Amino acid sequence: MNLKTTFAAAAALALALPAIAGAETWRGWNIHPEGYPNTVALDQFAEEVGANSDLTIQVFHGGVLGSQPDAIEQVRNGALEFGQFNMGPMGPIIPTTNVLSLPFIFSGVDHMHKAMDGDVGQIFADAMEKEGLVPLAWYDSGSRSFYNSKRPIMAPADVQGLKLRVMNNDLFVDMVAQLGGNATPMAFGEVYQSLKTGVIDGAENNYPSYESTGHFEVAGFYSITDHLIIPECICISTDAWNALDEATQAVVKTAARNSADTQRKLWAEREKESRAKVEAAGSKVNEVENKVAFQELMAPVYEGFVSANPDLAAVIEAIQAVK
Ligand code: GTR
Repeated sequence: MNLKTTFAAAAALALALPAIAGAETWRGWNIHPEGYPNTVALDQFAEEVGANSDLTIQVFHGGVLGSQPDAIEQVRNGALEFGQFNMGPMGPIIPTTNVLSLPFIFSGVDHMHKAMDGDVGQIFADAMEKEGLVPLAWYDSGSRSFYNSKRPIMAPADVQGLKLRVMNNDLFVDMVAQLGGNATPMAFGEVYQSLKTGVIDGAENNYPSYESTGHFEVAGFYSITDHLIIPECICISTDAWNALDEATQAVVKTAARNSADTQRKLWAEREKESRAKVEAAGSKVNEVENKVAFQELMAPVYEGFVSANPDLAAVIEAIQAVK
């Protein structure tokens, strides 16, 4: 039995066991492996809550509890108490959050932080709470760029004909189509094998995920397009949240915020380490001189989105107004 199946077996067993009477235990989903900034921050969250309340928190790392879209549903319906989610796959379930998946919606990570930590973040939190999720803190996910096994992408024309994996959201399919590529929504855990066997030519992600998944071994051209800056959350199931007394809610909230501080600090370090690691291993990382050329091609994505969701134009404007 390898480590992954051992984890999976432990996870299956934990889910099958009834909760021990009197002692409350929360189970949480995380897609990332040991040592990843999000994983370290979630372990800190679990420890802090355990030390300051009667609640026990178990986090299942490495995606052993299933794919992200499924896990979002499980937290919404209370089968899991929480998850650490990227907002990308949230859009098909909670349309307001799709605004965060619009290409180039944030001018940079600082802009994203300012918006999400202020009133704009509350707009998304309110929409999510209505749909069974309470986001307690926002994690970083840097910016995402394209990588592939064929060629460096210097201009939109280089995307022509590439088969690219995207997260599960039609907005990303549209985004790639505007660049002339063919997008396939696919679970994160299937991307490595699909790259290796040539089912896809490439994908898009930040440096830490490009590195931690080993995708750099099978798709050696990473081109800095920075086309998506999508925050992530620690999201609690509304039922689990409402079942806590106020004092425990305060402990959990503080621990979530503290874990986000840790995650953001570790994130900034890991981005540099991951870039250095993939370059040392032979990946060719290239700057893209004219990112505006990519941005301009996204106009139809925005137009289609706003005509389908006219009430969300105000949310786009609220983000753009944050300076
Ligand atoms: C990562 C993100 C994961 C997952 C993954 C993906 O950057 O942290 O939650 O969304 O990307 O591409 O599926």
